[in-house]
Amino acid sequence: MSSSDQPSVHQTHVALFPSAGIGHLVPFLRLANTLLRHNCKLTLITSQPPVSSAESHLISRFLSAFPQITELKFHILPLHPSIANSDDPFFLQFEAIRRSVHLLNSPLSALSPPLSALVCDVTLISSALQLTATLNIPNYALFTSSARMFSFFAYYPFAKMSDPSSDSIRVPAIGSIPKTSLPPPLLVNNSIFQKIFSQDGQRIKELNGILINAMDAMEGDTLTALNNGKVINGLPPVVPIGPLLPCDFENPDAKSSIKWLDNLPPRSVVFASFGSRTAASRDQIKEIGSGLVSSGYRFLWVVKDKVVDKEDKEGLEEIVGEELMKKLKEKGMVLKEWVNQEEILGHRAVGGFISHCGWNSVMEAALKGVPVLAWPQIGDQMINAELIATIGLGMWVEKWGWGQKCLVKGEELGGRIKELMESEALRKQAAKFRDEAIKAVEVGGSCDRAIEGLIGKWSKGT
Ligand code: UDP
Ligand code: G50
Repeated sequence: MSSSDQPSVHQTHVALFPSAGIGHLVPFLRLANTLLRHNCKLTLITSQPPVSSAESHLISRFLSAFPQITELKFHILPLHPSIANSDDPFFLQFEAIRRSVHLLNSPLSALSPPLSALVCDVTLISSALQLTATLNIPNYALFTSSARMFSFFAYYPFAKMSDPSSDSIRVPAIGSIPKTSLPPPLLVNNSIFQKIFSQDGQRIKELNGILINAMDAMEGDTLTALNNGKVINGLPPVVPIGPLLPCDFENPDAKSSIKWLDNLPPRSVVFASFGSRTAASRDQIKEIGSGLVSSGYRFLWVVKDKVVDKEDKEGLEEIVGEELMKKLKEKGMVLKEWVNQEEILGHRAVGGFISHCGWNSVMEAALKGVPVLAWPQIGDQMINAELIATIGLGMWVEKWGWGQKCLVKGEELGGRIKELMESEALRKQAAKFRDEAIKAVEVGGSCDRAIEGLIGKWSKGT
């Protein structure tokens, strides 16, 4: 055998184990892209069937773009009918995956070359630890939210949550987080989310490391505090690998929205989109529409009517109403489809982003230097919104509360959009984050160094 025909014995083989929902899948696929550039061999565990069509489409585009990646199709066991419809469909999928992981022992141990490490999603920690103990390989978790949220997650097992006299939780080195800002299902006793969050939080010290889509320019103090034992003692290394870069495979061909933007002046358009898994009420949709019109700015608005895309069947006119739709068309573009968010945020015509503060969206806004009007809807988003306001990547109107629970009037929204689009300070600060993000992802920058450090450890089995 000539040397070029020899199997590359030194190639580090890593299994990636994402969980449910686009917000959890996207960072794994971006990480995969980075690891491939660093010559890793990868196996992607895909839980079947995925909850949303967006996940199925993204996985197949990814696998076509990278045929060298092994897909390990993981057919998860259905949940008992008594709980199968009792909660958010993505939380139910977290739970179903967790209960099925024992099925992975044998296919993972049969992989060749043998695995050097497993990187699991944050919602799978306890179950993945069982797997890696059997396989005798290191276990790293990819945390799919902010370092601020991670600090809360790490401290949560030590927090006295049930103290009714206190309306906030003081996280060492981070500060006080009001209970009203916590993911609402965490406050529901015995909810699936609460159970997973606390079970996994208690076991993070058993991990070999935590990868996080964060960067020093945005959360340097928090990352330092985490790694110096100031949040809790004894954490494994928390490695900032952000910003994870959007990849070509993520989006199909250019869409009409980009052509529309091409003809508009710089920073004249506000982009409104609320991620892949939050639906606004019909009343709120109408208020958003009238707010966008009253702002006086041009807008590109992505409407989402159902939590799971497969159920999103009604047309735009029906949802928004004919009369409002007419007004909207005069000034903006309204879509009810998957858009290429990274291309839109990177377009020179876009000057502001009304966002639910899903963490991937926040990092994309920073990477493109677009100021954010934070409007948290569910989960970790209020903690992220508070961070955005603190570091000046955008503004957060605290009194709006949770998007899913309170109705924000169009007039109010319109005024805040003007404020966002006219703020020189926010524009400058967002541009600073963009510059820092670009530095971090340069060849030999902090991202490359972090990834090389990780691969070095994995190749030694640590
Ligand atoms: N996204 C997109 N097009 C859409 C909706 C979402 O490209 O029409 C991408 C977005 O850029 C981000 C991810 O999907 O990378 C959504 O993740 P995020 O954490 O922002 O929110 P989630 O969907 O989990 O609430
Ligand atoms: C998804 C979601 C709601 C939600 C979160 C989601 C997070 C992220 C952090 O990702 O809060 C997280 C940490 C530990 C855990 C689950 C989620 O067990 O729909 O709040």
